[in-house]
Amino acid sequence: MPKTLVYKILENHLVSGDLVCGETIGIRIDQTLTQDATGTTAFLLFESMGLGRVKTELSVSYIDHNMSQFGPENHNDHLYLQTVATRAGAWHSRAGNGICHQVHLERFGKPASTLLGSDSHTPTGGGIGMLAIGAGGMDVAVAMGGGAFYLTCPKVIGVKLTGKLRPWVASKDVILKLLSILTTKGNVGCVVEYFGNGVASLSVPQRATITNMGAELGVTTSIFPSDNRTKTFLAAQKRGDCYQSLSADQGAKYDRVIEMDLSKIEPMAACPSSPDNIATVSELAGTEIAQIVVGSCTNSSYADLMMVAKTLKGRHIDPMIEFAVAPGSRQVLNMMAKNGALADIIASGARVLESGCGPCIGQGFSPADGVVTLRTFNRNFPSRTGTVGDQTYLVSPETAVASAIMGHITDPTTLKEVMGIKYPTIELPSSFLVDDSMIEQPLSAEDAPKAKVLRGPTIVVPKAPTALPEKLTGKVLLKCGDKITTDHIMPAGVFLKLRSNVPQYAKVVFNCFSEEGKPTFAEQALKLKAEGLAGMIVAGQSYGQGSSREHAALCPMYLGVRAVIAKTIERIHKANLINFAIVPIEFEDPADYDRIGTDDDLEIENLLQAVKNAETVNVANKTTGIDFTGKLKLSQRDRDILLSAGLLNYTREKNKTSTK
Ligand code: MIC
Ligand code: SF4
Repeated sequence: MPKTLVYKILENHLVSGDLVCGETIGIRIDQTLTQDATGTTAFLLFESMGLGRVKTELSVSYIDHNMSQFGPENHNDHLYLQTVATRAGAWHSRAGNGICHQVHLERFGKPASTLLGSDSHTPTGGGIGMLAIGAGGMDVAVAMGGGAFYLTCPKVIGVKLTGKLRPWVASKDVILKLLSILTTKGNVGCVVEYFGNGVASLSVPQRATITNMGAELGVTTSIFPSDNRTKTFLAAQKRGDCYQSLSADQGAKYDRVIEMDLSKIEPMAACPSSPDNIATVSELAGTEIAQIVVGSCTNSSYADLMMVAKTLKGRHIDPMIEFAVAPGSRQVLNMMAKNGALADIIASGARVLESGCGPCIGQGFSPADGVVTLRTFNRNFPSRTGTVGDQTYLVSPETAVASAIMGHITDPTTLKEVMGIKYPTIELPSSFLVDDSMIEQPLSAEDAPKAKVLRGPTIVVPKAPTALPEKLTGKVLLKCGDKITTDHIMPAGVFLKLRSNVPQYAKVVFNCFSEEGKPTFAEQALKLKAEGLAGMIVAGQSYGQGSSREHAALCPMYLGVRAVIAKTIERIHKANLINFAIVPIEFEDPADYDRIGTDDDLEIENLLQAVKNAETVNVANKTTGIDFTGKLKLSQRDRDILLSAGLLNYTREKNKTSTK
């Protein structure tokens, strides 16, 4: 039977289960990546699990998120990660070397391999034909230790690309268009696979923009074939030996096919405050703006920034706009410094930020109150910029630079007509500047024991969850609506530096819902915990959208949350809840959501037994007297993890039995 590209890679990596859509399967992981905001926990858990040395083909620890260094926390994390990672046998990319996804694509990605990363934008690697999946840090720690990664054998959505993008239209517009079709909800358990003769017109970095922002669809990953464009890119990175051609078989069947003619796509934007709130840029043209940033793992490649530099050459940014550029990697920055493009950017009045996540995760460059900010990023969740009530539009670098020159939102396809500016076609260089001197090599097994791991006082080992009770008695701490993101649950911005210190970070769980003069979520939860009662969260559709941050489960667990009852729960977050022994429950009848309120007392009589072997649980609402049924959509492994009180205990127990 003709196979899709996804199923070919899955088949080659299958270690448990059958390749039947909807079944749980385990796959071998060839490569892992961690970044600093999730990596400290991942490595602390890796150490706690007693997993020894890294057993993958390649594992890389990156520093890219927490680099503002107000206070000692960030640098403590950097030193811990550098010493712990290299000692464990992983590579370590130092602060300033670039954003994990961009650097991984440039220096490590390998077609037909599997990559598991503790960051939801790990699917960026799909641009080079990898099966690259985002997961919680604990799942990545297990994979670093040689364990399989478990996932639902996916449905494959085929996106057939034809034609070629017009000048000033970018691959960002392709993914924004797809988000307008598929939205951010309802795609759990799917993978997006691109095919068709339009694929060849896109370079690897253009493809990577699409697979990167595919994360916003809520799919497991997105992938492009590996072809001549991939070969050329790898050769230019002096890694031609990693190339392998890979495509779907002729006549491969997709669960759904979406056709997109690239030549018909027009510049698009995601309006405040969701990546699927899509409009065309022409509809928004003329909107006043105060700030623009080009950067993030979605759009800060060499080609993106060269296009910006060439368009800005000899021109000036509108004086009412703050314009910043954050290069995706040191390679990009260095090449532009050498070829003079950086000077053109500086001369235009732009601010040059360092290579890292920066404003994308609220590390500086927050916009003023009430103004519009245009960003080439992938997420515009409320307050993610660090400004409450922010108005963030997500656009392509082409739209960003056109708007910077014109002083308001501008459809870049009109630039030629209005300003006589021609589209600067950018060819990828035949050879990128390769300098891996900021990537530390793993220590050998012989040298590792002699090396010291540096643990600053702000790095606190997270506590493992306690066992689930036979009967769960508790209270609804919070009832929230649809599309609650992990940014709502666990804010980043100024709190990001607390990632290595759960007791401190837990204080701001759900702080976006705090009301002045009232106890915070954390205070209420800890009070309930002290009374011996469990905290519960009730939510609508698509709970836990967005990032892979396991703190969105770890911190609520620390506060005593034991169950999340929602209409639907997103893939990575559901796995994180299970890993931290919080039971994910879905309403059998979504209308029951309306019959439950904050502060209601809930009881699940036989929780433990149900987790062992039942498909549903009866939830008794002691406040209203109305019982309802909750679904337990769990694999056998999920059940075992919950019964072991989380993945840390589960892995320790497994290690004990395997070494007996
Ligand atoms: C994000 O883009 O939201 C992040 C910050 O990169 C997260 C990871 C994190 O919260 O540390 C992600 O995408 O998983
Ligand atoms: Fe960093 Fe933003 Fe990419 Fe997340 S989405 S990895 S914060 S650049």
